[in-house]
Amino acid sequence: MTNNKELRRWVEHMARMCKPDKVVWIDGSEEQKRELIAEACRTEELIELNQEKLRGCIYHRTAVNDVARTEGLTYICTSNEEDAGTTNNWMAPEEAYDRAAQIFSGSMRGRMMYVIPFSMGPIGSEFSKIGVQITDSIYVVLNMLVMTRAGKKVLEQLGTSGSFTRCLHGKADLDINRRLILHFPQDNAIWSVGSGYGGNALLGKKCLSLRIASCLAREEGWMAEHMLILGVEHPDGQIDYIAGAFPSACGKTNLAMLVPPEALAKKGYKVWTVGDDIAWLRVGRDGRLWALNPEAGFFGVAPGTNSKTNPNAMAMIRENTIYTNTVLCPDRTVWWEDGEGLPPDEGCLDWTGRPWRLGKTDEHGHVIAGAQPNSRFTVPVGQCPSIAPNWQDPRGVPLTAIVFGSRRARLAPLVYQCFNWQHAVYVGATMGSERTAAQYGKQGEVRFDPMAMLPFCGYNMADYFRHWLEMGTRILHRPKVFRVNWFRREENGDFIWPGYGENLRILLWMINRCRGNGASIKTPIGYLPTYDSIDWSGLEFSRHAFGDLHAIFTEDWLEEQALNKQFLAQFGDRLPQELRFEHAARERRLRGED
Ligand code: OXD
Ligand code: MN
Repeated sequence: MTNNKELRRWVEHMARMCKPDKVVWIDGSEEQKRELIAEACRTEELIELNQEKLRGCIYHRTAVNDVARTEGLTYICTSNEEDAGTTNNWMAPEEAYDRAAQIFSGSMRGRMMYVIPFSMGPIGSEFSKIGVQITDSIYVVLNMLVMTRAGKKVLEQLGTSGSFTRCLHGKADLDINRRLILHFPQDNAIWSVGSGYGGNALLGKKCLSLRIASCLAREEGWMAEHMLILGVEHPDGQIDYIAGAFPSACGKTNLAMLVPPEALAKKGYKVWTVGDDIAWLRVGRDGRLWALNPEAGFFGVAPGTNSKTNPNAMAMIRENTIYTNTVLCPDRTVWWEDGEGLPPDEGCLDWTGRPWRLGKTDEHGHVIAGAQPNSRFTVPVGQCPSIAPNWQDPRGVPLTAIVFGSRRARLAPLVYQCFNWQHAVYVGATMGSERTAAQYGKQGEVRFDPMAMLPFCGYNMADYFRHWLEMGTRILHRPKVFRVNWFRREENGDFIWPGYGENLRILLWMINRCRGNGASIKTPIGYLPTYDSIDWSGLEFSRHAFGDLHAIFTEDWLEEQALNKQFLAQFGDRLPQELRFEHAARERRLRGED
């Protein structure tokens, strides 16, 4: 299959450890994919869905203890503990290899070992990175075939001597006590054992494209970020591209696939999707920052997706989609909470495979959800109706703006513009997001999630802040940076801002600001929009409500300052001085001393 000696040696070595019945190389052909689906349906690892209503779609249930990323079992394994930093779990590489090898040993007896050569990014682009994943799960193979460019063509690109990230994955016995997600940045390797869940098992995604890639990016002078990428087309045909970092479950997929409100669509505005989760950023020869989506698929959360929240997603998941942990209806279609319509009264199975009907309760009277809250769809990017025609351009797309967003019931206003790059790095570094939607007045627990990268930065977060600052000095035409919060609530708990398509109005204000237009008010936290600087066509939104969205509660901000200080203190001397400076400067502005 390959003349790459290093790759052959590695696969042989891993096979000696895991002892599969057979090694199968994934070539990326339709024929092999069909055979794998047939085999997995035979063993009930997969269920074929209704081929008339959901052509090419399949269904999978994970083990009940294996439904989300397990951050507590995810480690950065560097020889020096400080290189992993305070925000990561750390394990010494020798211990990590040893512990995992014991679990991997003989774990593929009676199973196949699949070898998947894959490229993150279009094959041959200077952005792209090659990985090879070994796995004993057909479900994982099929997901990787959607989420990455995989197969023979990648081996051709790799050639006889090219280097690649070695990604070893095995389900073993899916025992949470024998589950480890290990990253070895110094060896360009990932070992993941004991989980079949997406984020833990599709090693091209979070493990390679964020944790390992962030390390490579620092060495090589680029950035690997947890960001969506979208394009806003103006009536004159010009397109501005925006990248946005939001923590998981803050609406990145919905924003990336935004449908313009009717009045703006009539004026000629369009939104193009480039990516919904990961962006690799490089400085182009023209001095601008260019962004590429390294993935080839979307791995989206199903619950809450419906034709109001995300019509583009609903249209793209009608075929060639892998559904995981949703409700299975009697006609072999799927359903989830806050999805489309109601499920049939009879014959549904919930995500664990038990008979289920809407409103079913447990012995304590609590309603049982039919779909696991983190149930997913896996779908090729090309099926999205709003996909940008140039999404595979090997150069990426040039960024006009960067957005940091999170979920705050009260503190952060709808939008503000950072004063400059250094201020933006401070704003991103101290971004907090509520774990759950908090009631007004009772602040929900805030978790700091710098640049939405807390679970994904593969090295010391303080060095990551330094890298952001350094990148700023290399970009000649820096994107302007904005902070958004679509989630501010009224006293009664209702959201103030309608969100979804209406968010385009805010993106247009940002673009105006980047072009040197768009009025603003200077405040201690940044530049806020004026009511009249927003295009309100087709939306009745009062000046008063707009004021509520942008009110700055100085007392709350000062409390936040104290929390920020505490959060940043963990980085000690490694914290760039510039961030201390920005912290002090904001404090002074809030106190009216500047
Ligand atoms: C996430 C995801 O958990 O994208 O962030 O799946
Ligand atoms: Mn994500």
